Amino acid sequence: NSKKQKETTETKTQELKKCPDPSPLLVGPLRVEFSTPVSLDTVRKENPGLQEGGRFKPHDCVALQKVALIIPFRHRDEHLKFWLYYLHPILQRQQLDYGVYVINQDGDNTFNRAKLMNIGYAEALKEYDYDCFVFSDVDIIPMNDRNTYKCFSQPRHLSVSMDKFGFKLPYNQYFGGVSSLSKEQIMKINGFPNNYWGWGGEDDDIFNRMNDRKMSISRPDGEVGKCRMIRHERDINNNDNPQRFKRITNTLKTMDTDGLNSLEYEVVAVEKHDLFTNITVDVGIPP
Ligand code: UDH
Repeated sequence: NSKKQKETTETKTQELKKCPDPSPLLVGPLRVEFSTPVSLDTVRKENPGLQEGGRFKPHDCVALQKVALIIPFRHRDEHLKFWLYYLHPILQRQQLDYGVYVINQDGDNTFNRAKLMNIGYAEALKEYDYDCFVFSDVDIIPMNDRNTYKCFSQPRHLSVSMDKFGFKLPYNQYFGGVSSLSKEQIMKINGFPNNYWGWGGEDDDIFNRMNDRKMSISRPDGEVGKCRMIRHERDINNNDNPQRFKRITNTLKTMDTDGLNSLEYEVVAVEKHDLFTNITVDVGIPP
């Protein structure tokens, strides 16, 4: 009997068709605002289809991509609630097979965004065969669900028209905020730099890496790419990195030895919450 049951489930999975592209569930422009705080309970109630660890896949079609969402993080719980509140429904309408990974830097030493992104890539791959990685600041929310959080034939910059920059790109090479890269694209650039401590420069270093490997940047148009950033003051222990200007002139010399192939860290804790997987990591201290 159980054999028969297994056979039926297997035929079912075989019969599932690929999800249509674009997803028919998309609605376009969205209202996004941050005046009223949201509770995790509300987010749970509004997203009953989620699996433990903030995982989801469409049940009536096979998702076009398996996407890991990586959020570099420390002490931004209020922002994370808004992110989960807005993004979970969007990602489900986009019919992605996805998981949310909050990469939480342990301790109070200098913040290292790009290293946390490398760690998120490595840790997510240990868990599932993801083919696409979306790296998102915790405080950026898309205003249009047609801005699909998936990968493209070239690395994708998703947060192209942010309210804080007057809904424009601050400069042509800008690659900060939210971006997506496939596993292959990440491997081609040896991942991200591990040695940008404090604020700034790491996104330009990533741009240099992609440029050197003859990749271009794919972007949605300015309307679809609109997004809001939650206003905040600069965090403690994330001051401007004065070395950043020098470092970005040296990317081509450093990228082959600084990146995924030199990544060292320690996992302090992995917690599977309902709405996300929290991975607390020790990234070390600046040399
Ligand atoms: N991040 C944290 N915790 C920190 C520092 C950074 O979670 O302590 C993460 C978070 O995902 C954040 C991202 O790293 O969205 C980028 O850091 P940021 O928000 O400080 O950088 P951004 O350039 O803002 O977006 C700069 C601060 C502007 C202060 C202006 C005061 N008027």
